[in-house]
Amino acid sequence: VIYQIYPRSFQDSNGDGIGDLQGIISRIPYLKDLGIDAIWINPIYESPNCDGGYDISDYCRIHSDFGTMDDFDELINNLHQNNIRLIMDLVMNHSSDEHIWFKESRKSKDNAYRDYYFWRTGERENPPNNWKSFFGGSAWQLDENTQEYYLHLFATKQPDLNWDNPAVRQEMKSIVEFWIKKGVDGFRLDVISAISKRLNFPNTDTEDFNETIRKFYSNGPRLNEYIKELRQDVFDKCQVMTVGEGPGITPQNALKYLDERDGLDMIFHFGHMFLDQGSGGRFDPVPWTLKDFKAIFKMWDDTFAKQGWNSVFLGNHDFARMVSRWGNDLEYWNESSKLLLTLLLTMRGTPFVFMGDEIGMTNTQLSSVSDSRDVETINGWKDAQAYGMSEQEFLNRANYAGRDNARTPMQWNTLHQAGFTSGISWMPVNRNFQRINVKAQLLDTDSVLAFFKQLIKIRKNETGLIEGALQIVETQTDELFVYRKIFGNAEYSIALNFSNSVQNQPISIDGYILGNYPAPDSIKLRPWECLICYSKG
Ligand code: ISL
Ligand code: CA
Repeated sequence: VIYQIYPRSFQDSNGDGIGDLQGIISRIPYLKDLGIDAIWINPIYESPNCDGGYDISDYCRIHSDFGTMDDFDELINNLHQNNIRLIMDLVMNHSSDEHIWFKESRKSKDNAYRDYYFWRTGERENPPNNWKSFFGGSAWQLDENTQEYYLHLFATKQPDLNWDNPAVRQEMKSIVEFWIKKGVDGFRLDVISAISKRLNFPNTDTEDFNETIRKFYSNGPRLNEYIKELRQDVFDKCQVMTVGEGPGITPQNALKYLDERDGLDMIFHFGHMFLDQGSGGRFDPVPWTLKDFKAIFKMWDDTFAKQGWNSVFLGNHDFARMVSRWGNDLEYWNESSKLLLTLLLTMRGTPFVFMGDEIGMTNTQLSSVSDSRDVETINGWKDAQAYGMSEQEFLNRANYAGRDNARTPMQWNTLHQAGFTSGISWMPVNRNFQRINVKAQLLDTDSVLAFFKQLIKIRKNETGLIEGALQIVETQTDELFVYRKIFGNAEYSIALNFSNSVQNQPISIDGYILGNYPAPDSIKLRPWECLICYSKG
């Protein structure tokens, strides 16, 4: 079980309002008590921080907001002493425009670093093609100095690196080696699916942004080759784990990138995460159905039946809070938080739990776009204005789907700033911290947190929950997610009621293991009830 920490919002140790490495160190006892095996931390490298540290200006230094390299060494040692592994987040698709490579690159057309990035001439006033950036506007930025455009799939401060240049690949391999020597146990590879570009830069032929990602930005001609090269030349030197982040990866192409011997260990795929996005992407929300959601889980479980290994997640720093998005964070906040954790921890694959989801943290509410700390939301608003959208309408969308939702500080207790900082947090604490916090849940045996810890224990004892194939049980209504898992001679039935209404009990409650109501009922499944039952096959 991997626990994701967004360091800026986890725990501040020195009162500057920013979470840091010493803060994480001070919370190792909490991590240990959770029973998780590893943590993945979002980028902590030197960065002007235009995109939460995903714009790196020096890959081998720690951002002073987070501490020093000594703090990092202390963190990794302490984690290892406690049997917790550390996964770093590596952003290899692009750097910051403040990285020395880019500063050089933009100086002149014949600079030695020119070819580290993609420079193209536009057609008169127009950029080289019609690609849009993930964060709004064109994916090309004209640079005054040489009158050429550079490619940035994300913010203008995140120029894309040219992996077709062997020198760039060499730089990246040295960086990976640097961190392997530091003792890290694995890497989460940011947008790895986009590192190989289609060098003729064809125009996209669709209005659907996620389709554009799949067909034009991701799955480029040499992606597979670059993954293999990284694996052979560096990852294999120390048996580190890799999980590639991959918008645009589909069940049809995923197996090309995953391989026990020469590929990645896992990838993050986004099928379910894009279900409620319309053709305009994140700020164009559409309703989702459990029917589609289940089909996506089934499709991915089948994909990795013989080869590869699945990763399972329901939220991270890029999406709305799990319970606000898939559950009911009002009347059934407790039940639906537990239900979603049950789903996460009973799937075949490796679950990634986003910090705060173990206590059911919810979405926050921005009251004005100026409260946002996220470049995606701030730029999204610029685009929306161009379409004539009102601020209130945009806010409704951002409050539903924006990334700020996931990035509010961890809610530790009922004290000043929820115990996150003794100063003023870089981002406002969610107003509900008096009700939802770690301290209260540690004292409550019926809490979401207590349930999460139980789930982890159960999963560790029941290999079948980890390894058993997903067999969906058809139900009368599309409001239930019911499945069986059979492994060796163990058999499990899991029933999840994704609705506010009472349903007929779809499974036998003999062999009851865990549920989120005081006791299971053989006739009915109550609102947002979840059950795990065991039956010897
Ligand atoms: O959030 C998404 C869907 O709207 C994803 O497509 C996401 O933007 C994409 O997967 C890339 O995310 C990663 O790289 C970004 C960074 O801003 C994100 O935080 C990171 O997870 C650029 O480095
Ligand atoms: Ca701090």
